[in-house]
Amino acid sequence: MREIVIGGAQMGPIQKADSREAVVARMTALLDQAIAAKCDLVVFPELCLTTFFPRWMMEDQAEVDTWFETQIPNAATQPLFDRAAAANVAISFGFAELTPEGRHFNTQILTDRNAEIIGRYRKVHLPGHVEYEAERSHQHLEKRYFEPGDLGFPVWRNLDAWMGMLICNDRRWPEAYREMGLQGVELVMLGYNTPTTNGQGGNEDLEKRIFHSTMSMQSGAYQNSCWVVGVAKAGVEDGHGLFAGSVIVDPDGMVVEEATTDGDELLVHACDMDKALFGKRTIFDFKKHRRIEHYSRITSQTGVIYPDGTAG
Ligand code: CDT
Repeated sequence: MREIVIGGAQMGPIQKADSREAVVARMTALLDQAIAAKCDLVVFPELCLTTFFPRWMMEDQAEVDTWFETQIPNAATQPLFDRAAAANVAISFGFAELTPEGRHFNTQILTDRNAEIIGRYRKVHLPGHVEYEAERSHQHLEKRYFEPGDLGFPVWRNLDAWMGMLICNDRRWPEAYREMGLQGVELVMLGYNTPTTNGQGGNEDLEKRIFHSTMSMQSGAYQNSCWVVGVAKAGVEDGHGLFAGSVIVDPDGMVVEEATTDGDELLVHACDMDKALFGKRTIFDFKKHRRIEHYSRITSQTGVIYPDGTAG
């Protein structure tokens, strides 16, 4: 048995006017709850130091850059790292990263028990659009403010397990989980900011939107026989709703913990990493059952011809 007690730290809304220091104080309070619950690892949401700023159209790059961190840890986040190190708890959280070369990424980091950063993932599947689109009920400008991640889907050995990260929209793409599954991943940590409504219309109520989110994580967990911890930033940010629905999913694809609020809330579950082994050695024994001679289209083609004959 390789048990990791995991804290899924869902966060409630962060308003535009909220300071990084105020947000980190909330994160530290969640971390304190996790320490009291004897957690070994705490996972926080995507872009969790600020409001979900890609909903706002900005033309001035200097203004855009105010939402980014040039260094992590920095003065505002150091108290979180200090608290985690003192308690020997590993942490993972998302933020907007501005590199010394001036590159912009939607990033998540992972630390060891000493709060040393041992893993960095940059979101690959950026949703949304580049220019203002008036026909949308709300903007989703991730493609404007970030470039796609350049690090692939690595996994790291941490707390005696193989761990990887995904960010929000990545959770809907089976290729992302499989890349890590092929490296033996046992735990996928991911955070999300997902609007309560589809800005492009469609027949989606909130129940269906949460269903799609949870189903995607359950499928990724089951099909790669790994744990998935998915944590939301939720609630109403400056009039814009984000759904909650944070979950911990086991390697059978079963939801074992689920958030009940749309505010700051800690999910706790003792996750036995050895539970990932059965599926990996049986139904999803990749070496025995995968047929890579039929998969070349996956990496050679992006779009598709729609059923009406138009090109996607
Ligand atoms: N943050 C993020 O990736 N959100 C997306 C919503 C995209 S709608 C244009 C998600 O997949 O949840």
